[in-house]
Amino acid sequence: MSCQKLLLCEVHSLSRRFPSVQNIRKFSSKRCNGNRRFKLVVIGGGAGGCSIAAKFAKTIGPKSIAVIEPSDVHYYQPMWTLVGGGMKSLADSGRPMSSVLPSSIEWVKDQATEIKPSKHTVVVGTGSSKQEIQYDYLVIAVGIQLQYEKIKGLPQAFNSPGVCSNYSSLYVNKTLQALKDFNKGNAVFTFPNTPVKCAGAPQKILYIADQFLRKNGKRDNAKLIYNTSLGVLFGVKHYADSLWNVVKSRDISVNLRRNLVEVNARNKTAIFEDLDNAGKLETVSYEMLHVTPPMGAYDLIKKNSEDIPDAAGFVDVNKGTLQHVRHPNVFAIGDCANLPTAKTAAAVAGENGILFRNLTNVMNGKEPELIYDGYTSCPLVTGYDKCILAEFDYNGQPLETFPIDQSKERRSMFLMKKDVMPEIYWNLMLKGNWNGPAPFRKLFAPFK
Ligand code: FAD
Ligand code: UQ1
Repeated sequence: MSCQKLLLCEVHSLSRRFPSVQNIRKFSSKRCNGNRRFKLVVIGGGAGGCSIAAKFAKTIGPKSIAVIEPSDVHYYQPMWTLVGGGMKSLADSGRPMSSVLPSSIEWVKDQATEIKPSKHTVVVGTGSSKQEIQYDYLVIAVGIQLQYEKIKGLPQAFNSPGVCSNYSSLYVNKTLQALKDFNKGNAVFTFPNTPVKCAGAPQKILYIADQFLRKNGKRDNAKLIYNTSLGVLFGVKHYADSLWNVVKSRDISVNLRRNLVEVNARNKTAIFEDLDNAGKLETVSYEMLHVTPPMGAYDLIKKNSEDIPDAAGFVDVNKGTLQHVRHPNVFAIGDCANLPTAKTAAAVAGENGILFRNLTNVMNGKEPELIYDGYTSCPLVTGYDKCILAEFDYNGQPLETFPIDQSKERRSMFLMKKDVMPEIYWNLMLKGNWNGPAPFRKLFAPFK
């Protein structure tokens, strides 16, 4: 069955398990006659968009809010690492969008195609179905775009066995299959030369693969290679030191400053550029290839929204208040914002309480008051029962929740990642009731 067909089956089975919330008013741009105006418009119904819409639904009322979001399914993407390793299914990670958007808001089930901040307007759809939605206040939460096509030979190579990627619902199921099919040779894992979401995920699957192959008696026939564009294994030394120990003890080869530029599925080779020697290419043969794609700002922000992006194309916000630096009625949250922290759902949790309070202030004619410290977290899963829980701030300083050494591999942190975090996400965060673990950090502080 093709990847697309598999995905359609998943959507149908999800709709049976999680019936839609009936009183969401949903309109496609075709059915919406004339322009519409809302007090708050949110672009994107992912982690950031849902949690912000849920918070404001409780204060300004759901009928004042429109969420623009084209997808039928909302995925809890942090679970895809576990899906790739066979610990959860893709269906476990998704719910119908209608079941996670707050009830009674207006769901504009279409793509935003332009933002006109001088006119307080978002354009949705294209051609004859184009519509304009007006806002008093705007929150941009569109995430970051995957760019597999920037690598020569992709995405076509995903049609061949052994080539997989946990970063997309289309390809994540291929990861477990590649592990099951593996007999002998190189298993190669990549990290691109661009900003990414969850910078730990490219190496989590490396460690899971190592454990999978050991369990199945195939590790002796495998060479595990992690080729990363970065000059470090992980950006925060406190955790990088532990990860180097994991790499050494598991006999994994790490090559820094290597960027995947081409996949040749016919002869099963991957070509990397050496970022420290311009023009130097290296060809690596693979039996299994896990690709973390290049990523970048969406064209909506980068090209089609005058005065919204910074030079790199991400939404240009104040890194403390999350307010746009030139348009005070515009805020951004999550992966699309130019915040200099690691892009994660945990960061979104740290941001959403700040954004909510600051935008509420602005709605009431006051100045933003809360300042985001860059809190982010990356549960670095290192196997089927182990995890290093990295938590840090804008300065790369550890900002740990629990009164234990979190740089150690622990089963408790693995269980938190696998079983507790999804519950927090679906039942608290998307409902506007999770602003990250800061209260627990304060509670545990005396025991540190
Ligand atoms: P998203 O959740 O991606 O939502 C963006 C939404 O905007 C989408 O629904 C999209 O359809 C919509 N959209 C896009 N363009 C438009 C448009 N033009 N108009 C309207 N809507 C649009 N984070 C962690 O905290 N911990 C982890 O362990 C972790 N592991 C991860 C593992 C993997 C494999 C991946 C892929 C991600 C992982 N993350 C993890 C990162 C986390 O999923 C993201 O950082 C988080 O989802 C960002 O939230 P967001 O709202 O900014 O973007
Ligand atoms: C978190 O708050 C969060 O957002 C829901 C995640 O995203 C899935 C995380 O992965 C983590 C680790 C946190 C932080 C939460 C705790 C309890 C440390």
